[in-house]
Amino acid sequence: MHREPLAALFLSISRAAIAVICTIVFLLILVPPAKADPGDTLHTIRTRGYLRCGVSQGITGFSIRDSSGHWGGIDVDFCRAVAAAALGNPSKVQFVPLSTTARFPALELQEIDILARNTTWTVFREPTFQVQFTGILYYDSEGFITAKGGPFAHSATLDGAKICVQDGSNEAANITEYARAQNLHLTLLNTANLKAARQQFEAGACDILTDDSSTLAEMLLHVPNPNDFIIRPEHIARQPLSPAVRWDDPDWAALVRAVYAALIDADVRGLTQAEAATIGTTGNNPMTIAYLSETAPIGRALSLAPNWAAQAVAAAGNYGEIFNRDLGAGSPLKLDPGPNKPWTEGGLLYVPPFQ
Ligand SMILES: N[C@@H](CCC(=O)N[C@@H](CS)C(=O)NCC(=O)O)C(=O)O
Repeated sequence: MHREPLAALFLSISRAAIAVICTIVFLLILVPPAKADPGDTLHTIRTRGYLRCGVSQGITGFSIRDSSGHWGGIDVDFCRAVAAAALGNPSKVQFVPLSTTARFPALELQEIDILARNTTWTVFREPTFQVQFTGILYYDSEGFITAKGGPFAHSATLDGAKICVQDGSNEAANITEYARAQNLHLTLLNTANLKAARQQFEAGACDILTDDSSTLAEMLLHVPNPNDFIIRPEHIARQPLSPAVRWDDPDWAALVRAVYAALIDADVRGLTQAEAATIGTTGNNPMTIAYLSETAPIGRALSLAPNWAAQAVAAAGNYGEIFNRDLGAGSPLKLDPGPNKPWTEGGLLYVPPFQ
């Protein structure tokens, strides 16, 4: 007896449900999903539980995986220090290997929170890619490598040379400027990635390979006969390598800069990784008093724990320790620090005071 009204009720309910579903689907198609709020990277990484750090696909000393898949290098250590300060845990980092051309789009598309990938800080790149560089981790230069037996090993001039250069790097622009200033006729051969650049060069497709001097030094670690090559004396351009973040989140940029300042400040003060791990937040240890009393109010302003700076140093070491482990005497590269020392030791690393 009640069947017919009941069936009509079900029919109208299901029609209403279909209409609601169609409206939702329509709205989803019409309105693209909102991007994560760009202005709150710290909140995003805390919610996600880890930091996403864009690195290279493998440059010894900067960012490279060992045989067990563990990442190491100065860029990697920097991201670990940021994760320690922001999340209280240096292992909460996902490393995202990126090619030279993919690195800035990855940052812009929020696929990474920080780019720490042997990347040169240039004035052009900040407005063009809408990034902020956060502090020079390594003062580098652009140089040339050539075959020891080739025509440009000892020649005074590079006129007529064919030069392999990495697509998407700033190196081609540097060479073009150099050639104009020196009145040289050079032919550039653009290569898609580091592997291709090295293969072309080793196969003799170009006379010279240009790259950051640190990357040329790391190449010599991997070729079967390093003595077959010679690094020429020219340093044709400054290559200050720095991490970068998107420029739409000044709080996040300030946090990353603060970590950078803490690593160098700790070097100047002589606060080591071992000491930072044990100084604690109370007691009369002079370093505790100096460090925590000076950095605590900054922690509040950056939404970080009072011991954020000690955590960063405990995770990665102070700048000098990081340099030594990844690029200097304690590393396979054994690079001389040159200007990569704090100002107190005659270097170029100079950071603002904490207070
Ligand atoms: N510092 C330069 C060069 C950076 C760069 O991407 N260099 C290449 C080598 S020439 C590289 O690191 N490749 C590693 C990779 O593709 O993973 C820049 O910022 O443009």
